[in-house]
Amino acid sequence: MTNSVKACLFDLDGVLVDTAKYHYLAWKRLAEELGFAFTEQDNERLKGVSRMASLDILLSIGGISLEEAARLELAERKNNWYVDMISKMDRSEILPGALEFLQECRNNGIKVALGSASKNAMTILNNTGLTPYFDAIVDGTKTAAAKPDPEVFTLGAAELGVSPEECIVFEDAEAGIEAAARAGMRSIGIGSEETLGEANLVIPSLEHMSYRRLSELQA
Ligand code: B16
Ligand code: MG
Repeated sequence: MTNSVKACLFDLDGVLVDTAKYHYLAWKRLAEELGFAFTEQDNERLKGVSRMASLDILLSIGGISLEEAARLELAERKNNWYVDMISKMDRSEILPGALEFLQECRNNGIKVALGSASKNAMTILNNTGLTPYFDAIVDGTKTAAAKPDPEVFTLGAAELGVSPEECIVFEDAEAGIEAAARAGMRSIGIGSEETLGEANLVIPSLEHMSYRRLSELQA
């Protein structure tokens, strides 16, 4: 990596917090109400995917096809259950290493932005106390196109006033790694090499990242 890193852009679910477990419980409840089973393996397909696209995947698993109005009603029903769960989140749900690395970025003058597909990102950031760590927050309420479209990260860089080559994206979803590449940014995958092999580097969690390691990447 040759360009100096001026900003880190973080995905939320799967990188800073594990909200996938709450999404899973809410989608499972919806599937059960509709009369079919929804497994944890099925839930893997929804990670990083927008709410309506997630619903479409779920309905296809159940072999159900519905008009737009009915789909919107189901998405809202699922979201209400999900919001009930995330409203009880606190600092203890921040993933290992995340807080320490965010603090290190701030201490060393690296700008920090959020780049999440979630329309509930502010609730999660406020409840976990993460909001003050960010110089810019781009979430699902600000974007028109979902990952792998690069919009969420392009907007983040613009809000921070940095160029794409100066950014590093931290992502747990394949679609997010693709979005970073399409934005002209380098990326670090959080998870397994198997699914995130296209990233510039893959680490199991932010416990394996530090300002020192970031500096080594730019050398
Ligand atoms: P909401 P991320 C994504 O968050 C989740 O991974 C994905 O499962 C969810 O469907 C999406 O946000 C939209 O969330 O229903 O709250 O708007 O990984 O982009 O931070
Ligand atoms: Mg994610």
